Amino acid sequence: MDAPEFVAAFARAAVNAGASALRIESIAYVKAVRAVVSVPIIGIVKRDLADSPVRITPFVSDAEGLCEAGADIVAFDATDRARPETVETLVAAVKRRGKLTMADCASIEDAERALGAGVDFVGTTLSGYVTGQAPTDPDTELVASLRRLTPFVVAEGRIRTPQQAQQAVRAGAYAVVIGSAITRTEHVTAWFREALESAYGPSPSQKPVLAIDIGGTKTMAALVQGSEILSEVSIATERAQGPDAWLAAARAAAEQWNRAYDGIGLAVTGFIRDGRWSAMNPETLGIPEDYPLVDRATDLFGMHAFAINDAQAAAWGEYRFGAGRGGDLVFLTVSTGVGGGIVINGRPLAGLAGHFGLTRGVAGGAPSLEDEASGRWMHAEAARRGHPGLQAFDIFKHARASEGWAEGIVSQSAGRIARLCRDIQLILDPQDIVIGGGVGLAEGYLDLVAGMVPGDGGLVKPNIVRAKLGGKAGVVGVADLVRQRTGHRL
Ligand code: ADP
Ligand code: BMX
Repeated sequence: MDAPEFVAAFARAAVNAGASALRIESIAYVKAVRAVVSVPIIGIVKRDLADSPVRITPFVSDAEGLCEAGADIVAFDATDRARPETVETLVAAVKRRGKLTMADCASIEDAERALGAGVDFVGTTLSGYVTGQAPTDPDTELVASLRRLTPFVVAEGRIRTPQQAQQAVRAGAYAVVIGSAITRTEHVTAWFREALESAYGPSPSQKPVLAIDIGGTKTMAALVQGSEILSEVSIATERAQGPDAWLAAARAAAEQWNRAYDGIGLAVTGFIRDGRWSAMNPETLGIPEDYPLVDRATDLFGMHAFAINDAQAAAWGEYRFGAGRGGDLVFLTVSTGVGGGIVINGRPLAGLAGHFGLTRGVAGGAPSLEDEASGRWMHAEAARRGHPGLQAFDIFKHARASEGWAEGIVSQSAGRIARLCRDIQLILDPQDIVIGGGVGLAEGYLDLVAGMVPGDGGLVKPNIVRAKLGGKAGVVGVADLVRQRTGHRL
């Protein structure tokens, strides 16, 4: 905020709200403020001198400059300390220019001397700053003491609340100066942060989170701290075995970490509501309807678990620590199925939101998008074209070897995802569309997608980028969500 336009804006805001005078630091800022307000200005110049502890308007030349810039009152340090110029010379210089003076005091003795030298106002500004550690409360007693010397007492210093300002008036203040509480956003924020931190209690533990990503093809378990993966294991999702076995396998994989975590996050393919898990598309993974995932995982691991859809978790991971740039973000995973997640206005959407693979497009009737673009579709389509038993990974190899049938499959999938990107842009206009998943991250796929987005005369131009966290976006994202919930912030 240390720039003339900010200081002038603060000044105008304060005057609009009823401030009857302003205290402004530096000749340049007094000039800038004088140009936009007509209320009285107390001007000061702050300097850090090598040979004197006096900081507030130590020199006559400063006092003169303030008068010329438009100050009505010039304030200066009036403490009894080594100083380059006397209070008397400062008072004389200001009075010669027809302006008033204010003595910033730390004690009643300072005020007595300053009044003897002819100052017009005495302030409590320097109380607490001359020796030792400054207190946090205002010095209302000094206000009362100074009031016995003169009616023209300005209460200033550490007045943070309207109640403290009222106390100053009751103690006899002629005027009250509020500084940091109005103009120093960084201080006000810190006061609130400290108060909130103590209200929240001890900050959430920094221990790692055990994050488990269960997809239609593979399951990844990872020990995640912040955005960092300390250790990870990938195993196949034994599709035929069912959720109890998938969880047991994840637990066995996590055994090696010896419970060096204190939170559990599950990012899973399929639909999550109230901690219960169902398949949207049982072809991607045959989850029985309404499986009590959170309860079962909590029992199995002996620790409260949190669950969210895999792609929704990955969207959050990319938003927080990956390709996200702070704007709205859509994440797409082209993997066994086609999943998605949306972060709007800094919030991850849950429930059904982002299930792009299940959308059917305006024509309706046709199969879902993932039934014509996913890794599972590639596998089935290769078989249909006479190449059975191949996974997407192999099909990409054949495509790179310029085999027409394989190139056709890859580019059909990419073309459909490109059209989806266009539709997403038209529906949500996100800053970025981030693509991940085994197929999405396969070499060359993203370039194909980006090159196939329909043109629309250049108006609809999605920014399609690769997932920076690669296949780890889901575990990183869900671990962060677990932490945020622990900290009561979601
Ligand atoms: P999940 O669906 O379990 O989250 P993945 O993101 O790895 O797991 O997606 C699995 C799909 O991605 C499968 O169809 C698999 O064949 C395909 N796939 C995995 N790795 C590659 C690769 N390097 N190149 C092309 N396809 C891949
Ligand atoms: C499916 C759907 C989504 C999931 C997406 C990607 C199921 C079981 N899954 O559209 O919930 O996000 O696949 O999942 O209905 P993946 O297994 O391909 O990573």
